Amino acid sequence: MMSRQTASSLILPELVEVIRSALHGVVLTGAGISAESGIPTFRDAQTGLWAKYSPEELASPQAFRRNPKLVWEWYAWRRELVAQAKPNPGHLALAELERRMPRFTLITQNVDGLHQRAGSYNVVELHGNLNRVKCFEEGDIVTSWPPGPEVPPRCPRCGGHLRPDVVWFGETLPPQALRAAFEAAQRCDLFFAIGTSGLVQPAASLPYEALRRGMPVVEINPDETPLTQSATYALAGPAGQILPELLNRLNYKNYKE
Ligand code: BV8
Repeated sequence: MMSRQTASSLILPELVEVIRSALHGVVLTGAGISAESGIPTFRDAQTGLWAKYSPEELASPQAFRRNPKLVWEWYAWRRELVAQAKPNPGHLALAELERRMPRFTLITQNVDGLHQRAGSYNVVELHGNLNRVKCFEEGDIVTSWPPGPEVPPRCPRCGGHLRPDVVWFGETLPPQALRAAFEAAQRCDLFFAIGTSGLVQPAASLPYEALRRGMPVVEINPDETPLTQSATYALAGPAGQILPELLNRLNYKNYKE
């Protein structure tokens, strides 16, 4: 557990001023923002039943075609994990930041919906959301299907397999979300990269859209990433402690976790 002092010592007065004067803040989050809610990140070794698989082996259309039951059950397990989880102080601090900044866009690679549960409104879900289900054949969202023993369940319209409404490796991102994300990164005057290893494209290119326009990029991550050397500010610690401390330093009067 990082001490408050340590979190605070990471935050330079100059950075507080940069954030306070920003007109359009953009945040890109990855699995790390949900780590303190107990949701394993992609870099964490998979646990238990899933220990023998890597996410890349399960999160693809090929994997689903090969073994739809296995992939469906992996997502059912993650959906249960997410349902039990709560937004952590990092999610809550970002929801407060959205209320405080003149303009604010939250772009997430996560599919757990925890930002929305924390109160964030303007959320761009680059990789979909595992709480939504769609037909593998038609691509349309399915909100209900007749109960039955078959796993995965079948589309009530066409009988195809149902799948989670997430973007798998090798699949293109939702065009509207992708466009919104790049437009925000190209218009912002402050960019945060929080809890992402910066390995997955095209999300990993977003911070560089701000950097190449000379805009400040703030990375919050306990570990080094390919972005760390280029970031304007690199705060090496957990988001669930650094973000609330950042909000306190901005002394938005009535901010409470
Ligand atoms: C695409 C949804 C066009 C599913 C995800 C070669 C062949 C084929 C494709 C490619 C290729 N080369 C590149 C590609 C493109 C590929 C890609 O990038 N591959 C990588 C692996 C090289 N991308 C795609 O396929 C994308 N589509 O490009 O379409 C195309 C099509 C075909 C061919 C070429 C191009 C689609 C990518 C989306 C995949 N879906 N998720 C699901 O969740 O099940 S990606 C998934 O992994 C996550 O969504 C996330 O984006 C990614 C993991 O990244 P992170 O979020 O960063 O998580 P990670 O665990 O890695 O890191 C966590 C970080 O948090 C760490 O740094 C850690 O230190 C930090 N941390 C830990 N605790 C904390 C913390 N930080 C702060 N606080 C803490 N407490």
